[in-house]
Amino acid sequence: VRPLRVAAAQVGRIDRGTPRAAVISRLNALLDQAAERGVKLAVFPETTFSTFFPRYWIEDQAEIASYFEKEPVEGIACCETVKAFFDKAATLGVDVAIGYGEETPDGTRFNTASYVSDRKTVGKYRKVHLPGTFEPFSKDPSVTNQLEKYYFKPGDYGFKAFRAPSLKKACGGEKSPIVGQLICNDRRWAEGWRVYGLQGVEIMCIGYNTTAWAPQLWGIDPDSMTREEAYADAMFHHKLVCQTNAYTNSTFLITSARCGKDDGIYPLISGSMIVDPEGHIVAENKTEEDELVVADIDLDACQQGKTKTFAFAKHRRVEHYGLICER
Ligand code: CDT
Repeated sequence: VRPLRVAAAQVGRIDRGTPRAAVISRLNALLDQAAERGVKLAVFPETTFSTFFPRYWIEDQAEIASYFEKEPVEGIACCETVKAFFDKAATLGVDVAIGYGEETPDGTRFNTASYVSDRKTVGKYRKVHLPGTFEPFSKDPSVTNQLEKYYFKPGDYGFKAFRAPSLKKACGGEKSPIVGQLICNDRRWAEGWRVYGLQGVEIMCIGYNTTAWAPQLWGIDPDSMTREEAYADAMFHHKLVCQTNAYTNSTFLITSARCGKDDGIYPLISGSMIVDPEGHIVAENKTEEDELVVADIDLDACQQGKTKTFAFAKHRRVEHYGLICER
């Protein structure tokens, strides 16, 4: 048995004008709850420190810049306000995986997630699959855009699994867990999951912002569905890809939503959950607010799939898979 108590740290409504410090104090409250409940790893959403800004066509360059972390602090690029979050996580002894906008010293901007333990970056991932468009559907702020291709460059790290030695003691002292990170839209692509699966991943960490109403993005007639039906469909697809890919790669998944109705207008789905390697949901959110979803997992449960149904070395037929890597 390799036991571990983990959490999906769901974050509710954040408006365009919500100050960074207000967000951080909410995240710190989630960290306090995690520590009180004995959680060793808490996974936070995509671009956690602000509203999901790629929904907007923004002309003010200073506003765009405000959504990105720049100053290198403790191995992770972040401002002083954000640094307080990593300091708190270190003091409480909680590892965190968290998404944020990253600006490198040469000015390149990525949609990034870092796994940070005791103020050190143990694993870093830059989102590969950037959904949406370069051009806005409309500059009218009532229309939900998805401008990730405009605001970010595609990730350049690939899908690199890493070990988390900080969790070794908690899970029995024998082996450090193997961890992987994806961000939001990546969870819909089997390719990234499989690259992690091939590295023996045991815990996938995935934060997301999934809009519950974006007819232009989906290519549907807005009158063909009610908003309630659209929300239910977005939730169905979220759970479908999460449960399927956790199962086919024999890994636990901790996935956290930025959810709620930002600015009272733009809905994002919830659906934060912890999925086991057989694809079952073992814990899930109950609200659309800030919420800690906690589960006790046993990393040894990955072995059933990894040694039988999805024993890759025994059963894969790579001679037939070449098309996957062609353009
Ligand atoms: N943030 C992000 O990647 N959102 C996308 C929206 C696409 S809707 C099919 C997502 O995949 O959830």
